[in-house]
Amino acid sequence: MQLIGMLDSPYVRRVAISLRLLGLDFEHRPLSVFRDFDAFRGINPVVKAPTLVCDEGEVLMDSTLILAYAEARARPRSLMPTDVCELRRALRVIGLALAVSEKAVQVVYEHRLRPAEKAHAPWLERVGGQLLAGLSALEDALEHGPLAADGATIDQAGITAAVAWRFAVHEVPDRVVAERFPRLAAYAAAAESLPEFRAFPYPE
Ligand SMILES: N[C@@H](CCC(=O)N[C@@H](CS)C(=O)NCC(=O)O)C(=O)O
Repeated sequence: MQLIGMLDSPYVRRVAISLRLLGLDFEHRPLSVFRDFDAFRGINPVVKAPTLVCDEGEVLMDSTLILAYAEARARPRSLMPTDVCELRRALRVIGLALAVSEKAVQVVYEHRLRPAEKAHAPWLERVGGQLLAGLSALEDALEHGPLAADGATIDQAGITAAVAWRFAVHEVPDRVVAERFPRLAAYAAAAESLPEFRAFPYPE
């Protein structure tokens, strides 16, 4: 399998770390959806990161769908809880973390892709508020129950929350400050120290 996309994408990073934790072999090809657009398009004409090229040649995209495939390949290993209550909690945390990633990406795109004079302040304000709401809800979730942060028990909720935090705090530092989200910041720091996270670091 080949995982296409750069580790500055929270979606690519959650897939890379998950594949490693699931014990699946893959080659990582860090192509940029911007700088390497033509090469990326040659692999996936839709140019979405992450893209997974399966051994059978099928090309998958969207991190959650790629992870559904990875889970099926890795059985009986899994990063998703089987207990229904734990699954519900994990899905809530994953949903929040994906929304945080999406809102942070939208802030980045607004600043980097749109000419400064065309940046739309009301949109940035809306997206920034949604980003903070997602982080607050993640902080609340951690207050009500810890997430596992060791290599043997960390699950998809923990991976996605830690990766989303790293991305948001790095890319939107004026709004995302660790002091406002102490549990999330501490959890992410613990997760980032795991070998599987260090093998696929967020590029500084
Ligand atoms: N829901 C998708 C989001 C993926 C996504 O938006 N990736 C960005 C990179 S962070 C991308 O492909 N951007 C290029 C584009 O959308 O044209 C997932 O979970 O994989």
